[in-house]
Parts: sequence; C-alpha cells; structure tokens
Amino acid sequence: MTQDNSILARFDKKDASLSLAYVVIAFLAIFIGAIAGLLQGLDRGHLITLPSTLYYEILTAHGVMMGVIFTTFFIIGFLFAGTARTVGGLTNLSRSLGWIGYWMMVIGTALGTAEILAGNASVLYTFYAPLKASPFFYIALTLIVVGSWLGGYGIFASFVNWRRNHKGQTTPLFAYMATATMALWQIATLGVAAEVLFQLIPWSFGWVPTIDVLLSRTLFWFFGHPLVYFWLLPAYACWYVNIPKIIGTKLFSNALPRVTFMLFLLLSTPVGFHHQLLEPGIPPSWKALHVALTMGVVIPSLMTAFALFATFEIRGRERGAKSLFGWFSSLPYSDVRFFGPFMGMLMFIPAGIGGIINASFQLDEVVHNTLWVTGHFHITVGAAVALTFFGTAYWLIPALNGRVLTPRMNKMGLLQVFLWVVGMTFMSVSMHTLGLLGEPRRTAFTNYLNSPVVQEWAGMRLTLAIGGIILFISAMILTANIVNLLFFAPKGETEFPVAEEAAATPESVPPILERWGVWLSIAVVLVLIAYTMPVYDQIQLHPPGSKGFVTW
Ligand code: HAS
Ligand code: CU
Repeated sequence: MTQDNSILARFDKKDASLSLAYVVIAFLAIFIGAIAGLLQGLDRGHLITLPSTLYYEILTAHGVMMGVIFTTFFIIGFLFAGTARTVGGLTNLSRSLGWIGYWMMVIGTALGTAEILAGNASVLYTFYAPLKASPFFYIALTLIVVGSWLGGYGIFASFVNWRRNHKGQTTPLFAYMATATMALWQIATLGVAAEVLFQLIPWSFGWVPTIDVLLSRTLFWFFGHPLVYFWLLPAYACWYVNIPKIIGTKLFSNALPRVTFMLFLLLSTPVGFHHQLLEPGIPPSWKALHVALTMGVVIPSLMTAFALFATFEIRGRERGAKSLFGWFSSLPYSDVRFFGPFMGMLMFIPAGIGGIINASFQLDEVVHNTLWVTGHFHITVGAAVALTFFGTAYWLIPALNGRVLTPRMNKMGLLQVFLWVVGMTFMSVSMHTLGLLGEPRRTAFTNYLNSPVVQEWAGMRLTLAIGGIILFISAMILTANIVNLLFFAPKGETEFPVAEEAAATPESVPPILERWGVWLSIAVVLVLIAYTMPVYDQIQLHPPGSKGFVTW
C-alpha cells in the first residue's frame, strides 16, 4: 500500500499547529496583497491616479505579498501537512526544522514588508538591478529563502525516515511529491542566493560601486523559472492525490505522477533564458537550447492533463455515464473542494497555451515586456494555482484545527471561487489583449497618452479595472471565510483526502523512480550544460557595471 490509509486522517496536534502557522501567514499576505492589487487595477484602469512613486511601491507590495509570501507559506504548510498525513506523522527533527524555518521566514517577511512600506524597496518582485533597494530588503529575502530551505530539510527528514523504516517499499505518493518539490526549490534558490549574497547585498551596502546587470538577471532567472514550478507542483499534488479522493475515485496511476515530478526536477531549471530572449549578451545558440528544453518541460504538464481527464472519465463511467462526454456532467461542481481546483485546471489550459507562445522565440518578441506577460502570470499563478490553493484551504484548515466546513460555508466558498474566476477572466483577457495592442508592463504611465494607439487601450483598461474590483471582493470574502474556518466553524473531524491506488501492486512503480541520486545527478548535469558556458562568458565579459538607481 502506497497511501497508508490506516493512519487516521486526524493529525498529531504538533504537526497540525506547524502547518497551520504557515497557512495563516499565507492568508494574511493575500489580504494585504489584495488591497495593493485593487489600487493597481484602479490605477491601470485610470479610475484613480496614484503618484508614480507610490505606484511602484504598491506594485512591489502586491507582487511580494502574492508571489512570494502567500505562495511560499501556503506551499510549505500544505506540503508539511500532506507529508505528515502520508508518512504517519513528522519526526521531531522535521518539526524543529519547520519551526526554525518558519520564524526566519516570519522575521524576513516583517522586515521586507517594513522596507517596502517605508518606501525603501520599490523594485518589484523581480528586484531587477540596477534598481536599488535598501540592503535590509535583500537581507529580508535571504531570511525568507534560508527559512524555506529549513522547511524543505524538515520535509526531507520525515521522508527519509519513512524510507529507512520501510525498506524496499514504494514511498507514499504525496510525500514523494513534497520531497521532489522541495528538492527543486533547493536547486532553484541557489541562483537567487548567489545573486543576493554576492551581488545585491554588497552593492546596496556600497561595498562595491557597481553591479553586473546581465549576470544578476541570469542568476535571477536561474531561480525565476523553477520558482513558477515550485508554485505549480503543490497544485499538481492536489490534482493528482487529493482530487480523486474528493470526487470519490482512486488514483489513475501511482507511477505516472512520479514520472511527471521527476521530469520537472530535471527540466525546470535549465530553461531560464526564456525570460531573457530579448536581452543582449547571451548568444542565440544558448537561448535556443533553453527554448528547446522549455518545450520539453511542457510534456509533464500534458501528461498531467491526460491523467486528469482519465481520472474524471473513469469516475464518470464508474457511476454509469455512457455517452462520450457523459462523465463530465456528473462532476461534483457544488463542492468547493472540487470546484476551486477544477476551475484552476480549466484556466490552466489557456494559461499553458500562453506559456508556449511566450517560449516561442519569435512570438516572445511581440509580447515581451507588455501587459500580455502580466496577463500570463495572473492566469497561471493567480488563477490555476491560487484557485487550487483556495479550494484546498477549505478542507485543509478544518482538517488541521479539528473543525468542519458547513454547507453554508461551502456556499460562501463557491461564491468566492466564482468571483475569483470572473475577476481573473476579465483581468487576464484584458491584459493579454492590451499586451498585443502594445501596452507596456512595469510602468506607471506612458507620456504619449494622447496618441491614437493609447486611445485604443481605454476600453480594455476599464475591463481590467472591473476585474480587479471583482477580485478584491473575492479576496475579502476569502478572508472572512478563512477567519471563520480558523475561529468560528463548528468543531468536528475533517479528512485530509488521500486517494488510494486503483490496484495495490507496489511493484507497478518502477524502482528507478525511487533512486533520487540518479535523478538529482541528471538534474545537476543539465543545469551545468545549460549554464556553465554562458555564465563563464558573462563573467569573462565583465562589463563596466552599473551604479544603483533609486527612481522613486
Ligand atoms: Fe510562464 C513568464 C513560459 C507556465 C508564471 N510565467 C512568466 C512569468 C510568470 C510566469 C510569473 O517562455 C513572468 C515573470 C516576470 O515577471 O517577468 N510559462 C511558460 C511555459 C509554461 C509556463 C512554456 N508560467 C507557467 C506557470 C506559472 C508561470 C505554471 C506559474 C505558476 N512564462 C513563459 C515564458 C515567460 C513566462 C517564456 C517569459 C515571457 C517574457 O517575455 O517575459 C508551461 O509550463 C505551460 C504548460 C502548461 C500546459 C497546460 C496543461 C493543462 C493542464 C490542465 C488540464 C485541465 C483539465 C480540466 C484536465 C501545457 C494540466 C479539464 C476539464 C475540462 C472539462 C475541459
Ligand atoms: Cu519561465
């Protein structure tokens, strides 16, 4: 048995409070991030005009809260919970690492937020040099990253402990996925750690006068692309492991999702240049290699889509659906635990198509640095991933604090998810369209406002702002729902849903999928192939470097 369902769905109190601590900060971040997001949307839609300095400050707050704090805290909390649930409780070492990491991340978050709100760090979430933030902002980021490493070690420790005690057995699927996700995170964050420690901190303290901008961006995107899969993979874990149980069926396969996660481990990092296709200083041949590997990393997502369709169809047929698409109508859309992630999946279809457009060298020349890209990341992380996390929170929080989701709260959840889908559709369709019409991203204003081109943008900007308002309403309902689940929902037992294997034959998982050394080694080799020469060349090139700019 891979999924040890004999273990009670109830958590050890200590494990539960660790996960809950992470999840609470995540939703606090959504609350703050949503206020900032509303102001951004209204400003874009020309319904208000923020002073341009404030625009960048709020944009940074929005990006950091949503893209860094919400995601990282939720993911670590969720992965700890799923690991605890499937390996039969965390080890003491795991819990200690989890708590030390948590406090480092909390201190980092507080310091980073204070720096942003004090106006010392309006550098957006990509903190691109030569825009220069206060050194304490970069120190805050370091604390968050190092704290998240400790969280990862905590997950590894419990996984390794389970393997030691169950020699020769197939590991629990969720814990396997959590380990792969955190291993991916370890590799990814090496890039940003190098950038922050060796470039940004010395430069912002003034210990060195200039910074090599190209190298700093290369190190950033070494991290920045696998970052998006660090967001996505926990959503995939939910889709593969939790959703089948919620809709009352079994795992489609125990091996396929492991192949998916290993492919992500291999292919997520050596692709960063697809964010730098338009940057000078990187030879086109290296960009082409990264583009080819990017097309490779699409494959595990296509495999996931296939497995999900199969899961839904099998479930429908089990319940007697006969016609070609009959299985589709019987899905439990009125259960928010399903509806949230399902709407995420649905939105991930156009989102993925957009990603493939971005990754196509020539097409990226049309959309790069336009609002199209902003639309792309709102429909990926802001819709597919966020909706999955919302749907998950509606059962995860009560499972952790011993409460239940009442039918009334379920309805509030459905309303919240529905509004998020509507808001995100308005907003991201507008953003994609505005991008094609040439509206730039990352900029508060254009000084050719009276040109006929800009006149064309007006209508879409308004729908964008309307989307932002609807999203804000959804976020406020979400906050109320979370507060309710934390403090007011009735006491009771809620299950952490883990799907069982269809056929309990552990041998069906090829042993190679458990040989972590092999996969990690291939991952490292691919990273070395993709990055050694271009980074060496960039260091050799050693351009004069840039002083820092504080444009706000
Ligand atoms: Fe991306 C830029 C390429 C996926 C996030 N991306 C970004 C940025 C972010 C981001 C934040 O190549 C902007 C960074 C910045 O600030 O500059 N992206 C891709 C590609 C994929 C992709 C090829 N991105 C994501 C995901 C993200 C994310 C996931 C967050 C979570 N992206 C790019 C590129 C750029 C970029 C370029 C740079 C652009 C530029 O110029 O700056 C792929 O991974 C996508 C593969 C996905 C699929 C879809 C599979 C569908 C599934 C759902 C099935 C549904 C079911 C339900 C079963 C192939 C699994 C169906 C039910 C029914 C009944 C129908
Ligand atoms: Cu990318």
